[in-house]
Amino acid sequence: EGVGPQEYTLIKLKVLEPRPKILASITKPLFFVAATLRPETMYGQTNCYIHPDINYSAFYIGANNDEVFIGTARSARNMAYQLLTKEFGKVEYVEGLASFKGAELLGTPLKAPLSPLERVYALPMLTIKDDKGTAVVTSVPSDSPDDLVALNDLKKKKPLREKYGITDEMVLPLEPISILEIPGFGNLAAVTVVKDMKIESQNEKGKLDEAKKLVYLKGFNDGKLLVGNYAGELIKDVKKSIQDDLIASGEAIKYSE
Ligand code: A2H
Repeated sequence: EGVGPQEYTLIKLKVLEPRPKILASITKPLFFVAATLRPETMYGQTNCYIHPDINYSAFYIGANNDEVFIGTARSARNMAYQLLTKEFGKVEYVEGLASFKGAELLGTPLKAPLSPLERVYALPMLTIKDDKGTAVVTSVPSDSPDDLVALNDLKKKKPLREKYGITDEMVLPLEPISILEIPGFGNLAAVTVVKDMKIESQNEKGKLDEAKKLVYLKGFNDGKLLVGNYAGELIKDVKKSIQDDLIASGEAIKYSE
């Protein structure tokens, strides 16, 4: 990656009921937090991804430990140095929840900002890295080849769903949502590129990297919003405004690493 720090938008996905057992005792407002470079795609969120074998933590955020975030301990430390915790450089974990496996979080219902879906679910993704962002990834299968291919894997493979306790209802109704028009790629860019390049599974890393580069660059330069307050505008003109709006409404924060 580049030399300087990368700035992400950290999207706050509010935990809904019923909660997984491991989060039952938390009384403060509780969020899964997902780092994204594409805040303008949040209109197309259909689910969230968690790696079953990565260790996650629950930690306090805010001057008075006002909220609880779910992410990796590594990301919590970064947040502590970005003035997001009560004490600079210090992370306070929820008692007993300094480290637990992502598998415990699968199936959690969440409210994803700007998504037309009332609730989205935490589903397994095996290509999530533990050393980038929070290791929580919000899923936009219309515009992210990674997200689309992981969703297709879950749809195709009942044993994969069963292994992680994911019900058919959490996966089978999900379809990519048209949110951006990208010249040459249509209004479901990831679907187009995954089909054209014949990408069959989340293990095809080389092809996926190429697919990502293709749509990312073209989308940023020439892509247009189809939905929301900025419908009809170019992505490059409104990306920042969408980030600002999400931050102003308390649904996102800035995060760097
Ligand atoms: B992006 P970069 Cl629509 N492991 O958000 C794997 N992937 C991760 C991650 C992790 N620990 N943390 C974040 N990401 C994903 C939206 C999106 C993203 C779209 C299209 C492309 C895209 C919706 N998912 O990323 O290495 C997040 O997915 C293409 C690279 O820092 C985040 O933005 O460039 C992006 O990777 C950050 O990756």
